[in-house]
Amino acid sequence: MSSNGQVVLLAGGVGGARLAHGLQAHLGPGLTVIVNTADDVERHGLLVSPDHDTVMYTLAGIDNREWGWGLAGETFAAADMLGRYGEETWFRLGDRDLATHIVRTARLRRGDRPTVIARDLQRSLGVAATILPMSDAPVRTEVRTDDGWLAFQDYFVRLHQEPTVHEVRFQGIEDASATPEVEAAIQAAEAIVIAPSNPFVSIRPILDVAGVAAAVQGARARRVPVVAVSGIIGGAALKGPADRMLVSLGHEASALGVARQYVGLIDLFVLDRIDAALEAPIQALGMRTLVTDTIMAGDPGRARLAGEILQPALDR
Ligand code: FO1
Repeated sequence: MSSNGQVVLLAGGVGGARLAHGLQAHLGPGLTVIVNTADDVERHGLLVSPDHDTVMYTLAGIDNREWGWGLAGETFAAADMLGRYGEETWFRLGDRDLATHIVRTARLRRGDRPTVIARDLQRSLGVAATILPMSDAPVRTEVRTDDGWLAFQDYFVRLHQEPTVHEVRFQGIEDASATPEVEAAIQAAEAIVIAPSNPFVSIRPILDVAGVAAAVQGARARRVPVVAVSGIIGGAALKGPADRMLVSLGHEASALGVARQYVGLIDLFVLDRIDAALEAPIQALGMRTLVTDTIMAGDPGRARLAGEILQPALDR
Protein backbone atom coordinates (compact mmCIF):
# COMPACT_ATOMS: atom_id res chain seq x y z
CA MET A 1 0.00 0.00 0.00
CA SER A 2 1.29 3.42 -0.91
CA SER A 3 1.44 5.77 2.09
CA ASN A 4 1.96 8.86 -0.10
CA GLY A 5 -1.21 8.25 -2.10
CA GLN A 6 -3.67 11.07 -2.60
CA VAL A 7 -7.03 9.60 -1.71
CA VAL A 8 -10.44 11.30 -1.85
CA LEU A 9 -13.26 10.12 0.41
CA LEU A 10 -16.88 11.16 -0.23
CA ALA A 11 -18.54 11.14 3.17
CA GLY A 12 -21.53 11.95 5.35
CA GLY A 13 -21.49 11.92 9.16
CA VAL A 14 -20.69 9.04 11.52
CA GLY A 15 -19.82 6.18 9.12
CA GLY A 16 -17.89 8.57 6.92
CA ALA A 17 -16.02 10.01 9.89
CA ARG A 18 -14.95 6.57 11.14
CA LEU A 19 -13.56 5.52 7.77
CA ALA A 20 -11.95 8.96 7.34
CA HIS A 21 -10.20 8.43 10.70
CA GLY A 22 -8.87 5.06 9.55
CA LEU A 23 -7.73 6.50 6.22
CA GLN A 24 -6.06 9.45 7.93
CA ALA A 25 -4.04 6.99 10.04
CA HIS A 26 -2.52 5.63 6.79
CA LEU A 27 -2.42 8.74 4.62
CA GLY A 28 -2.18 11.78 6.91
CA PRO A 29 -2.31 14.89 4.69
CA GLY A 30 -2.73 12.61 1.64
CA LEU A 31 -6.42 12.28 2.54
CA THR A 32 -9.07 14.71 1.32
CA VAL A 33 -12.62 14.23 2.55
CA ILE A 34 -15.38 15.79 0.42
CA VAL A 35 -18.20 16.12 2.87
CA ASN A 36 -21.97 16.45 2.49
CA THR A 37 -23.25 19.89 3.48
CA ALA A 38 -26.91 19.32 2.59
CA ASP A 39 -27.57 18.44 6.29
CA ASP A 40 -26.54 21.99 7.26
CA VAL A 41 -29.03 23.88 9.37
CA GLU A 42 -29.43 27.36 10.89
CA ARG A 43 -30.04 27.35 14.64
CA HIS A 44 -30.21 30.48 16.82
CA GLY A 45 -28.84 32.54 13.92
CA LEU A 46 -25.78 30.28 13.53
CA LEU A 47 -24.88 27.99 10.64
CA VAL A 48 -24.31 24.41 11.82
CA SER A 49 -22.61 21.98 9.44
CA PRO A 50 -23.13 18.58 11.12
CA ASP A 51 -21.35 16.25 8.71
CA HIS A 52 -18.35 18.56 8.33
CA ASP A 53 -18.08 18.98 12.08
CA THR A 54 -18.53 15.26 12.83
CA VAL A 55 -15.67 14.47 10.44
CA MET A 56 -13.55 17.36 11.76
CA TYR A 57 -13.97 16.46 15.43
CA THR A 58 -13.31 12.79 14.65
CA LEU A 59 -10.12 13.53 12.69
CA ALA A 60 -8.99 15.86 15.50
CA GLY A 61 -9.60 13.06 18.04
CA ILE A 62 -12.05 15.14 20.11
CA ASP A 63 -15.33 13.57 18.94
CA ASN A 64 -18.01 12.12 21.19
CA ARG A 65 -17.87 8.42 20.39
CA GLU A 66 -20.99 7.59 22.35
CA TRP A 67 -23.32 9.89 20.37
CA GLY A 68 -21.53 9.82 16.99
CA TRP A 69 -21.78 13.63 16.78
CA GLY A 70 -20.52 16.57 18.82
CA LEU A 71 -17.58 16.77 21.19
CA ALA A 72 -16.27 14.51 23.94
CA GLY A 73 -16.99 15.80 27.44
CA GLU A 74 -19.53 18.30 26.07
CA THR A 75 -21.82 20.35 28.35
CA PHE A 76 -25.12 22.10 27.50
CA ALA A 77 -25.32 25.14 29.77
CA ALA A 78 -25.93 27.50 26.82
CA ALA A 79 -28.68 25.21 25.42
CA ASP A 80 -30.37 25.15 28.83
CA MET A 81 -30.26 28.97 28.98
CA LEU A 82 -31.61 29.22 25.40
CA GLY A 83 -34.48 26.98 26.56
CA ARG A 84 -35.21 29.40 29.42
CA TYR A 85 -35.53 32.17 26.83
CA GLY A 86 -38.14 30.06 25.02
CA GLU A 87 -35.90 29.00 22.11
CA GLU A 88 -36.51 25.53 20.63
CA THR A 89 -33.67 23.28 21.80
CA TRP A 90 -34.51 19.92 20.21
CA PHE A 91 -31.34 20.33 18.12
CA ARG A 92 -28.87 20.40 21.00
CA LEU A 93 -25.83 22.60 20.52
CA GLY A 94 -23.14 21.94 23.10
CA ASP A 95 -21.18 24.73 24.77
CA ARG A 96 -17.89 23.97 23.02
CA ASP A 97 -19.57 23.05 19.73
CA LEU A 98 -21.20 26.51 19.76
CA ALA A 99 -17.76 28.11 19.36
CA THR A 100 -17.38 26.37 15.97
CA HIS A 101 -20.72 27.74 14.73
CA ILE A 102 -20.02 31.24 16.08
CA VAL A 103 -16.68 31.45 14.24
CA ARG A 104 -18.14 29.92 11.04
CA THR A 105 -21.12 32.27 11.01
CA ALA A 106 -19.12 35.41 11.84
CA ARG A 107 -16.69 34.68 9.02
CA LEU A 108 -19.50 33.89 6.56
CA ARG A 109 -21.02 37.29 7.41
CA ARG A 110 -17.65 38.89 6.63
CA GLY A 111 -17.82 37.25 3.20
CA ASP A 112 -15.33 34.40 3.59
CA ARG A 113 -15.90 31.23 1.55
CA PRO A 114 -17.18 28.15 3.43
CA THR A 115 -14.26 26.11 2.04
CA VAL A 116 -11.69 28.55 3.45
CA ILE A 117 -13.45 28.83 6.82
CA ALA A 118 -13.65 25.02 7.10
CA ARG A 119 -9.92 24.68 6.33
CA ASP A 120 -9.03 27.25 9.00
CA LEU A 121 -11.23 25.51 11.60
CA GLN A 122 -9.55 22.17 10.77
CA ARG A 123 -6.04 23.71 11.03
CA SER A 124 -6.88 25.21 14.44
CA LEU A 125 -7.82 21.72 15.66
CA GLY A 126 -4.68 20.11 14.18
CA VAL A 127 -6.47 17.94 11.59
CA ALA A 128 -3.91 16.37 9.24
CA ALA A 129 -6.31 15.59 6.38
CA THR A 130 -8.27 18.18 4.40
CA ILE A 131 -12.07 18.29 4.71
CA LEU A 132 -13.77 20.12 1.83
CA PRO A 133 -17.44 21.13 1.85
CA MET A 134 -19.01 19.61 -1.30
CA SER A 135 -19.79 23.16 -2.53
CA ASP A 136 -19.61 26.74 -1.30
CA ALA A 137 -23.27 27.22 -2.26
CA PRO A 138 -26.00 26.37 0.28
CA VAL A 139 -27.85 23.09 -0.42
CA ARG A 140 -30.56 21.77 1.91
CA THR A 141 -31.99 18.24 1.94
CA GLU A 142 -35.75 17.87 2.34
CA VAL A 143 -37.67 14.61 2.66
CA ARG A 144 -41.28 13.98 1.66
CA THR A 145 -43.26 12.14 4.33
CA ASP A 146 -46.98 11.43 4.78
CA ASP A 147 -47.18 14.92 6.31
CA GLY A 148 -45.49 16.65 3.35
CA TRP A 149 -41.96 17.98 2.88
CA LEU A 150 -39.74 18.31 5.94
CA ALA A 151 -36.35 19.95 6.41
CA PHE A 152 -33.75 17.21 6.98
CA GLN A 153 -32.93 17.92 10.64
CA ASP A 154 -36.66 18.15 11.45
CA TYR A 155 -36.99 14.62 10.14
CA PHE A 156 -33.69 13.34 11.55
CA VAL A 157 -33.50 14.85 15.02
CA ARG A 158 -36.87 16.40 15.94
CA LEU A 159 -38.93 13.45 14.63
CA HIS A 160 -36.25 10.80 15.40
CA GLN A 161 -36.28 9.53 11.76
CA GLU A 162 -39.70 8.01 12.44
CA PRO A 163 -41.71 9.26 9.40
CA THR A 164 -41.50 7.15 6.26
CA VAL A 165 -39.50 8.90 3.53
CA HIS A 166 -41.17 8.76 0.08
CA GLU A 167 -38.91 11.19 -1.76
CA VAL A 168 -35.74 13.21 -1.24
CA ARG A 169 -34.83 16.58 -2.80
CA PHE A 170 -31.92 18.97 -2.46
CA GLN A 171 -32.98 22.61 -2.36
CA GLY A 172 -30.40 24.85 -4.04
CA ILE A 173 -28.59 22.02 -5.86
CA GLU A 174 -29.17 23.72 -9.27
CA ASP A 175 -27.00 26.65 -8.16
CA ALA A 176 -24.28 24.55 -6.52
CA SER A 177 -21.07 23.70 -8.31
CA ALA A 178 -17.85 21.97 -7.36
CA THR A 179 -15.28 24.34 -5.88
CA PRO A 180 -11.79 24.59 -7.42
CA GLU A 181 -10.54 22.71 -4.32
CA VAL A 182 -12.99 19.81 -4.88
CA GLU A 183 -12.09 19.62 -8.57
CA ALA A 184 -8.34 19.71 -7.82
CA ALA A 185 -8.63 16.99 -5.16
CA ILE A 186 -10.48 14.63 -7.52
CA GLN A 187 -8.05 15.50 -10.32
CA ALA A 188 -5.08 14.56 -8.08
CA ALA A 189 -6.68 11.43 -6.57
CA GLU A 190 -5.05 8.03 -6.95
CA ALA A 191 -8.17 6.43 -5.49
CA ILE A 192 -11.68 7.65 -4.70
CA VAL A 193 -13.62 6.03 -1.87
CA ILE A 194 -17.33 6.37 -1.14
CA ALA A 195 -17.88 6.00 2.61
CA PRO A 196 -20.43 3.64 4.21
CA SER A 197 -22.75 6.65 4.50
CA ASN A 198 -26.43 6.90 3.54
CA PRO A 199 -26.52 6.70 -0.31
CA PHE A 200 -29.62 8.93 -0.57
CA VAL A 201 -29.01 11.78 1.87
CA SER A 202 -25.23 11.75 2.38
CA ILE A 203 -23.59 10.61 -0.88
CA ARG A 204 -26.23 11.59 -3.50
CA PRO A 205 -26.12 15.32 -2.67
CA ILE A 206 -22.32 15.32 -3.14
CA LEU A 207 -22.62 13.54 -6.50
CA ASP A 208 -25.42 15.88 -7.59
CA VAL A 209 -23.29 19.01 -7.18
CA ALA A 210 -22.47 20.14 -10.73
CA GLY A 211 -19.02 18.93 -11.69
CA VAL A 212 -18.52 16.26 -9.00
CA ALA A 213 -19.89 13.14 -10.74
CA ALA A 214 -18.24 14.28 -13.99
CA ALA A 215 -14.91 14.69 -12.19
CA VAL A 216 -15.25 11.19 -10.67
CA GLN A 217 -16.03 9.77 -14.14
CA GLY A 218 -13.02 11.65 -15.50
CA ALA A 219 -10.86 10.02 -12.83
CA ARG A 220 -12.24 6.59 -13.77
CA ALA A 221 -11.38 7.28 -17.39
CA ARG A 222 -7.79 7.80 -16.16
CA ARG A 223 -8.03 4.37 -14.50
CA VAL A 224 -8.28 5.81 -10.98
CA PRO A 225 -10.17 3.17 -8.94
CA VAL A 226 -13.47 4.19 -7.37
CA VAL A 227 -14.48 2.12 -4.34
CA ALA A 228 -17.71 2.16 -2.32
CA VAL A 229 -18.24 0.61 1.11
CA SER A 230 -21.62 -0.79 2.14
CA GLY A 231 -23.19 0.82 5.18
CA ILE A 232 -25.78 -1.97 5.28
CA ILE A 233 -24.75 -5.14 7.06
CA GLY A 234 -27.07 -8.14 7.18
CA GLY A 235 -29.92 -5.96 5.91
CA ALA A 236 -29.57 -3.32 8.64
CA ALA A 237 -27.85 0.06 8.83
CA LEU A 238 -25.29 0.28 11.62
CA LYS A 239 -26.65 3.73 12.46
CA GLY A 240 -29.33 5.94 10.96
CA PRO A 241 -32.29 5.30 8.66
CA ALA A 242 -30.54 4.05 5.46
CA ASP A 243 -32.14 0.57 5.67
CA ARG A 244 -35.67 1.98 6.02
CA MET A 245 -35.02 4.58 3.31
CA LEU A 246 -33.85 1.91 0.88
CA VAL A 247 -37.19 0.13 1.28
CA SER A 248 -39.44 3.21 1.28
CA LEU A 249 -37.65 4.56 -1.82
CA GLY A 250 -38.29 1.29 -3.66
CA HIS A 251 -35.05 -0.63 -3.21
CA GLU A 252 -33.81 -3.65 -1.32
CA ALA A 253 -32.41 -3.12 2.21
CA SER A 254 -29.17 -4.99 1.60
CA ALA A 255 -25.60 -4.49 0.42
CA LEU A 256 -26.94 -5.32 -3.07
CA GLY A 257 -29.48 -2.51 -2.74
CA VAL A 258 -26.61 -0.13 -1.89
CA ALA A 259 -24.36 -1.41 -4.70
CA ARG A 260 -27.18 -0.74 -7.20
CA GLN A 261 -27.05 2.97 -6.27
CA TYR A 262 -23.47 3.12 -7.57
CA VAL A 263 -23.75 1.17 -10.84
CA GLY A 264 -21.61 2.79 -13.54
CA LEU A 265 -19.74 4.88 -10.98
CA ILE A 266 -17.58 2.42 -9.04
CA ASP A 267 -15.11 -0.37 -9.79
CA LEU A 268 -14.97 -2.08 -6.40
CA PHE A 269 -17.67 -2.65 -3.78
CA VAL A 270 -16.74 -3.55 -0.21
CA LEU A 271 -19.27 -5.65 1.66
CA ASP A 272 -19.36 -7.44 4.99
CA ARG A 273 -18.61 -11.14 5.46
CA ILE A 274 -22.18 -11.57 6.71
CA ASP A 275 -23.33 -10.61 3.19
CA ALA A 276 -20.88 -12.85 1.31
CA ALA A 277 -23.79 -14.57 -0.46
CA LEU A 278 -24.49 -11.26 -2.26
CA GLU A 279 -21.04 -11.22 -3.88
CA ALA A 280 -22.15 -12.82 -7.16
CA PRO A 281 -25.21 -10.60 -7.74
CA ILE A 282 -23.11 -7.53 -6.92
CA GLN A 283 -20.39 -8.62 -9.37
CA ALA A 284 -23.13 -9.08 -11.97
CA LEU A 285 -23.70 -5.30 -11.69
CA GLY A 286 -20.26 -4.82 -13.27
CA MET A 287 -18.09 -4.21 -10.21
CA ARG A 288 -15.40 -6.15 -8.36
CA THR A 289 -16.05 -7.07 -4.73
CA LEU A 290 -14.05 -7.17 -1.52
CA VAL A 291 -15.61 -9.19 1.30
CA THR A 292 -14.30 -8.32 4.74
CA ASP A 293 -15.28 -7.27 8.26
CA THR A 294 -16.75 -3.80 7.65
CA ILE A 295 -17.59 -3.06 11.29
CA MET A 296 -14.96 -0.59 12.48
CA ALA A 297 -14.38 -1.50 16.12
CA GLY A 298 -12.24 1.18 17.75
CA ASP A 299 -9.17 2.85 16.22
CA PRO A 300 -7.56 -0.47 15.17
CA GLY A 301 -10.78 -1.51 13.36
CA ARG A 302 -10.92 1.79 11.48
CA ALA A 303 -7.27 1.57 10.38
CA ARG A 304 -7.67 -2.11 9.44
CA LEU A 305 -10.66 -1.51 7.15
CA ALA A 306 -8.98 1.56 5.62
CA GLY A 307 -5.84 -0.48 4.93
CA GLU A 308 -7.84 -3.30 3.34
CA ILE A 309 -9.58 -0.81 1.05
CA LEU A 310 -6.37 1.01 0.12
CA GLN A 311 -4.54 -2.18 -0.79
CA PRO A 312 -6.56 -3.14 -3.89
CA ALA A 313 -7.25 0.52 -4.65
CA LEU A 314 -3.65 1.74 -4.69
CA ASP A 315 -1.63 -1.41 -5.52
CA ARG A 316 -2.72 -1.76 -9.09
N1 FO1 B 1 -28.18 14.55 16.50
C1 FO1 B 1 -29.15 14.22 17.36
O1 FO1 B 1 -29.65 13.11 17.31
N2 FO1 B 1 -29.62 15.13 18.30
C2 FO1 B 1 -29.10 16.38 18.41
O2 FO1 B 1 -29.53 17.16 19.25
C3 FO1 B 1 -28.03 16.74 17.50
C4 FO1 B 1 -27.41 17.97 17.58
C5 FO1 B 1 -26.30 18.24 16.74
C6 FO1 B 1 -25.59 19.43 16.88
C7 FO1 B 1 -24.49 19.69 16.07
C8 FO1 B 1 -24.11 18.74 15.12
O3 FO1 B 1 -23.04 19.00 14.34
C9 FO1 B 1 -24.80 17.55 14.97
C10 FO1 B 1 -25.89 17.28 15.79
N3 FO1 B 1 -26.59 16.09 15.68
C11 FO1 B 1 -27.60 15.78 16.55
C12 FO1 B 1 -26.24 15.11 14.67
C13 FO1 B 1 -26.82 15.41 13.27
O4 FO1 B 1 -28.17 15.61 13.25
C14 FO1 B 1 -26.49 14.23 12.36
O5 FO1 B 1 -25.11 13.96 12.44
C15 FO1 B 1 -26.73 14.36 10.92
O6 FO1 B 1 -26.95 15.53 10.32
C16 FO1 B 1 -26.84 13.08 10.10
O7 FO1 B 1 -25.63 12.84 9.48
